[in-house]
Amino acid sequence: MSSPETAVNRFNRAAIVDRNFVTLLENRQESPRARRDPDEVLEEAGGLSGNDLIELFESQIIARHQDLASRQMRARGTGFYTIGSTGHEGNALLGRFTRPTDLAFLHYRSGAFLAERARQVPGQDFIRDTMLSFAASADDPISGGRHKVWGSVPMHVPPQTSTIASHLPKAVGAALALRRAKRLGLAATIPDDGIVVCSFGDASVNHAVAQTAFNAAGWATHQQIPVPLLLVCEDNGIGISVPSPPGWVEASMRNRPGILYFAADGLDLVAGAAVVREAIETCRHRRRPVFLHLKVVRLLGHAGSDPETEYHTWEQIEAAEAKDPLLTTARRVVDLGLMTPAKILDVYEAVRRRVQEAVVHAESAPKLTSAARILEPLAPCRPDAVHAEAARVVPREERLRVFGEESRLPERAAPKHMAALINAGLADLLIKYPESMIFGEDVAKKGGVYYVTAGLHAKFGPARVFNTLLDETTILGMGIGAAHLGLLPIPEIQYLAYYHNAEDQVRGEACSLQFFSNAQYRNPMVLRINSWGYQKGFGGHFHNDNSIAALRDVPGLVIATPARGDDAVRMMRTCLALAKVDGRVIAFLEPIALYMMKDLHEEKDGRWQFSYPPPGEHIPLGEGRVYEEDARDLTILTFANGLHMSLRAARTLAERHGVRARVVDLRWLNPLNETLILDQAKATGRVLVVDEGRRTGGVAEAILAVIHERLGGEVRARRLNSLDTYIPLGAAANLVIPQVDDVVREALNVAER
Ligand SMILES: Cc1ncc(C[n+]2csc(CCOP(=O)(O)OP(=O)(O)O)c2C)c(N)n1
Ligand SMILES: [Mg+2]
Repeated sequence: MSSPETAVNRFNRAAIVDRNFVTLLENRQESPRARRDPDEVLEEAGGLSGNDLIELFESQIIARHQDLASRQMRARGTGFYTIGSTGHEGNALLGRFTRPTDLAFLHYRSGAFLAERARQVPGQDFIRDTMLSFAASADDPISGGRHKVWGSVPMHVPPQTSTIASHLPKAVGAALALRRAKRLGLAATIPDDGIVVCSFGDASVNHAVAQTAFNAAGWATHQQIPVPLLLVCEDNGIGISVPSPPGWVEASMRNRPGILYFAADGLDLVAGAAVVREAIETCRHRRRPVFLHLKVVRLLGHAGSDPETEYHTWEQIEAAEAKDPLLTTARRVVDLGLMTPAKILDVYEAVRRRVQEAVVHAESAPKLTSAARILEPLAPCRPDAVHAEAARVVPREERLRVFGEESRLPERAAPKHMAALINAGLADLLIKYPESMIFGEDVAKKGGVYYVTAGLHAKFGPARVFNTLLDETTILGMGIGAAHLGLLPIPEIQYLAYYHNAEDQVRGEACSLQFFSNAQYRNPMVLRINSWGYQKGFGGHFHNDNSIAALRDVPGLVIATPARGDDAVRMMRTCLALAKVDGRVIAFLEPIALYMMKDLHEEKDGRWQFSYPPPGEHIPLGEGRVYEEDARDLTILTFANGLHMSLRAARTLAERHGVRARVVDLRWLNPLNETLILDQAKATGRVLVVDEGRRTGGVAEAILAVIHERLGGEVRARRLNSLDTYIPLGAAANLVIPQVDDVVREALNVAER
């Protein structure tokens, strides 16, 4: 392969790019200049010394040989990932000029960046680690063989999924959280003048999620809030097969409010160095978002499997290959008198050998061989530690400082409705967790649309309770990014319907992080969402959303939904403990219709108001509550509004029909407590699931499946769901969501009365 005479299949561009490099050097004359002292600073290279340039070159060569190896491994069936960094090796400059402590959320073409960063962090074996990840070996130090991701704890690089642009909102969130963490007095995870680096491709600039991140960064800067965020667009002019319109990235980004624009040559280290350095230093010292537009070229197609000849001519492919940044660095290094062509070839071949040795090692390294091992980091669960954490109470004085005198502690007050109890519960959690913060739309002065967070802004100040801009993707990204800096986010999404337009931040990002980092990174979060229907005809679909399908299938996500205020407080304490101890992400679905509910059976009976549970009391994950436990005729399994309805239905069933129903509030919808479900089903042999979620995608499907699988014909089980429709305004709403009468009717059916 290294000989120019060797005939190379012209479809094998990897071999051709490899050969081009070797040929260039075999034919290159030594520089007529005297040899330069490598310690000398090269004014023309932004202050890099000759030695710096030689090291950067080696990082580029490492990235190149890794890409070449990935394709050989794939051909042998031992490697499973071929998206490469070839042509993007100019990003080595970023690895050089950023600090290894600058948190970096990286594009998938970051081989040279990381090779360069690895040089600055003791104990790294970057080549071995990369080969292990190509081979999906369980020894891959970042993902444990779950995916090829760029990531490393010692290098401060959390792994990214391959969803285009979805890492940008959390990069904004992390940049914003730097100052907040400091204001809250948290131990710094990165130095005070640290920055957050985030890279992505040119086509990705157009993605809604990227646009929203640019907007959020500008929105904060517009208010003089520091946003030390380096946004690096590695512009190779194409996204898979679709060219970016020439000039579009610059036209779109040059004049964004709040964002400073820099354009650098990413094909030539010498030409690009000064601007890259300046962009980074500007970001670091001015604490402003910087958009660094790095011009690169994509070689070897989008990935190994990409038939580039379908959309590029041979001439276009060759023209791109002529711009190979490694050829440019080689010419520079020779012309500057830093290395002879022969020396460069020695280095090139030595790196090839190192990579090949790492390939041999990786190919025989252990793989993931059990489902249990794969799942291990997905939903960590240490119930004893969670229990201890949820039970932990803070010294009384800390509470008195916030609530005032003893008599004003919430547990001393008369029973209250859910909104008031959650409000006090949140205050106690803000006291207990000084690193926690509540944020979302309208949560600050207004106290949320339902006043659940009323007064918290005044009590805890704007560093702990604050409004965000109106964008759910940004809200969730802020939570994820803040958690990376040790904060404990409690974001609020105003209505379940509006979770859906940002759900990828939970599905693709928050819940995937422990999985893809083998539990080395975590972004704990308790996400409060105003949820469910029964708004007495007001609000229509968007304020009565009852679709939880998109939550139920997110791996590892905990779903909690209380039906009464005291439960809400106790459950929320467990949720914070789950986040704190196990790094979990929790969706806490608060039933809007029950926020202000005071009564159960009759007007003014006050039976849906409850006393505030003293700190430390909590409800363990999965624990339900059984009402009317001595009832033997049937079991109603339900939650949230369904509990309130079912208790009323149970009274009618008993009084008018002589049917005694026990009613089970599941409280936790994911994971489901199968033991509870089965025990309660067996207790009566007849089950009605009252699920205000939709017939398709609601939780009843899963409950019936569990009962059917495990108890088969032993139990007669039916379900009552909302219909598969959007919810209309007015009284018509009640035609599509279960009512008390429906519960009674279906219960009688199941009971065969
Ligand atoms: C949200 C999303 N949509 C589609 C894809 C499939 N996809 C992967 S890479 C890519 C093109 C990205 O182009 P660009 O941002 O320019 O990066 P490049 O690969 O050129 O470096 C697409 C469409 C994806 N990963 N994520
Ligand atoms: Mg591109």
